[in-house]
Formats: sequence, C-alpha cells, structure tokens
Amino acid sequence: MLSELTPQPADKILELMQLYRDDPREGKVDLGVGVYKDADGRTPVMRAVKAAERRLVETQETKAYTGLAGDPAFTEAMRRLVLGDAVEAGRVAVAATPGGTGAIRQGLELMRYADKDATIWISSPTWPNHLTIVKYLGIPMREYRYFDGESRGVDFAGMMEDLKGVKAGDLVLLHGCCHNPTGANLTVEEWASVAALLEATGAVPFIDIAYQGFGDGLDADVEGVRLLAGRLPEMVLAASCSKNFGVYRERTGVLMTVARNGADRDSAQATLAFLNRQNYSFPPDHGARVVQMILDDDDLRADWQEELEDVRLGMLDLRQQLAAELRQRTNSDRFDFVAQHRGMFSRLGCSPEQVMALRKDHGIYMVGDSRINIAGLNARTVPVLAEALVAVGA
Ligand code: HCI
Repeated sequence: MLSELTPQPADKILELMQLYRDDPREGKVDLGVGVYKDADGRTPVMRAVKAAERRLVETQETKAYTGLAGDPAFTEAMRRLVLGDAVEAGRVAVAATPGGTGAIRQGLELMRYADKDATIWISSPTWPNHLTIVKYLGIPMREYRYFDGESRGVDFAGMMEDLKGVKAGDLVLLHGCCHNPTGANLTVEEWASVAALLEATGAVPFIDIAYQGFGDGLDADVEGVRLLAGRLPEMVLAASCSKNFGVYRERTGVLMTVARNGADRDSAQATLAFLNRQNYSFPPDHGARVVQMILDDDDLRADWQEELEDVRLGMLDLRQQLAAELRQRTNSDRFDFVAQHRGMFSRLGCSPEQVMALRKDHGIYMVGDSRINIAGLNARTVPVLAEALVAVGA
C-alpha cells in the first residue's frame, strides 16, 4: 500500500519558510508566510490572550469533551464578531473548527455533501490551499478573473463578466477582506454589485475571512460580508482567529452558514456537527475558549481591540513608508498601489526571475508570485526592499 503513494508537491509558502530558516545570511528579510511580526521580527502572544490564558488555567475545572460543534459561547461570540446584526441569529448555524483551514475544509465538505455537482468559483489568483483542498475533494471548480496585473487593483469588470457564468446552487468563494495573495479588495459598491449578481443567479457566497481587523478595522472589514448576509438567502462562511487573535498554533476558527429559515438552519447545524464528528469528533477548545473569554469580557476585549488596532495601523504605516520610498527611488507613482492595498499582503507584480534575484542576491524572501507580507518589514528594511526592487529592475 505505502509504495503506491506519490508525494504531493510541498506548499510553496511553507517551503519558503524553510528556505529562509536555512539561509545563513545576517541581513536576510522574511516577507513570506502570513504570520504577523512586530518591528523586532517577533510574533508576540497578544496581551489579552495571555491574560485570558492565565484566567483559564486558574478557573478551568475540566478538560472533558465539549459539544461536537464546539463551545456554544464561542460560536455565538464569533457569530456576533463577524455578522453583527446583519442577519437574525435564528438563521445562522455555527461550528468550531481547527483554524480557518479546518473551516474551509468543512465548508467544502458541506457543499459536496449537499450537492456533489455544484461548482465552486475561485478568484484568480487565490490562496493556494483553496485550490488544493477543492481538488482533493474532487469538487468541480471554475476560476474568475480578480487581479488586474497592470493597475494591481481588482479587475472588477473581468470578475463580473466571468461570474455571469455561475448557475443556481454554485458557490462563489470570496475573500471577506484583505485578499490573499494580492491585497486588492472590493469597494462596498462592488460588494453590492456582487450581491445583486448572486441574488439574480441563485449562487451562494462562500466567504473566507482570515484577516478581520487587519484592513480598515474590525467592523469596516466585514461591511461587504454583512451586506451579502443581509441580502442573500444563503451563505457559507469560514472565519479564522489565527491572525486577529495571534493564536495560530491553537487552531481556532468557525464555519458558519446562513440559511433561508429556522428549519434549514437547524438541519445545517446538525450537519455541521455531523461533519465534525466524521472528521475529528470534537474541535480543539483552548484557543476557542480564550477567544470567547476575550470577546465576552469588556476589559479583555478593549485591550485586544487596542492591540489589534496598533497592529493594523503599524502595517498601514509600513505600506505608506514603502510606497513613499519607491516613489522617490523610481521617480514614479508605479508602486502607489502598495498604500492602497489592505491587510498583510501585497502582490508587487515582479517576474519570477526578479523574485529569485531578490532572494539570491539580496536575501529578501517573498512568495514566487511576488506576494510580500507587509508585517515582515520594519523601518530599517523598507529602504532595503525598495533599493533591491529597483536593483532587480522591478
Ligand atoms: C499565508 O501565508 O497565506 C497564510 C498562512 C498559511 C500558509 C500556508 C498554510 C497555512 C497557513
């Protein structure tokens, strides 16, 4: 049996992490994997997370199993954080999952279980794991245009034209905010046009939201998502807590569905619990409980929001610094898009050869498609990157 196995290609982002670690050079710069880093290159445990963990150690009396769909207080707190009042609670089913990837996997399983012939539409480009999981599950897939290589913004006309091909019951995967890998995002007006198209065609949005609070703010980042939830009869949504709570390795996330009515909601909730049971029985609880304690405690929540806001503003500041540096060095506004993009990432639009030269000649590590993690920069390395980009002819 084992001799039949053919190893799959490694994840390019995780592979890059290893290449960076193995590079002995002093001044190397890591702009690869999507993990937040402060100016000293550290990924700290957030203050509110530490405080909640301390409290949890003191007060937790059992480690016995939770429910199959996770702790109801956690799933309820996440429903409120993401959807707010956009849709009545009686239409929303939620289950805890192992991180955002777990939520995507469970959402795709749900889709296949409900209708094995439905197609999922995916932005070109998208997060590579979307493609591999969809393929692994054998779900029919189509791509829609998303990124305009010229302006480095959204090719909205192309996107809408491609999405005219969706059929009732198809799912359209949309990044809730902070598009990965491009950093280019829809405006609220564009979200409204997408809502109208989905409404007219009967296709269902599948939202992946992993960076709420990293773009324009906790509520601003979900304006489009809430608009869709408020207008459409159905929605699937995968949310990650890895980045906005900094609990990456705890594997904390939720899968939500918005249903037409309470009866559909109840069968969706039962199905989410069933799918958890088939895959791993109970979802992890530690990160979920910490997140719930923070969201439901006024002081912890205020402190978390303050720290998250510092993180967000720090990344915006780095974007502005990089755009200004490049404006000056190229004597052009070619890179101004960096300041317009939102979230952790920007796709710079360098060629694969330029990306390789940046790595080999300058020790600057970015993903092969020229995606950079803005948080990997600091005041010292912004000019280093700008100079290297000019040197490789970007
Ligand atoms: C990212 O860098 O896109 C997000 C972090 C990540 C990357 C690869 C696998 C899991 C998570």
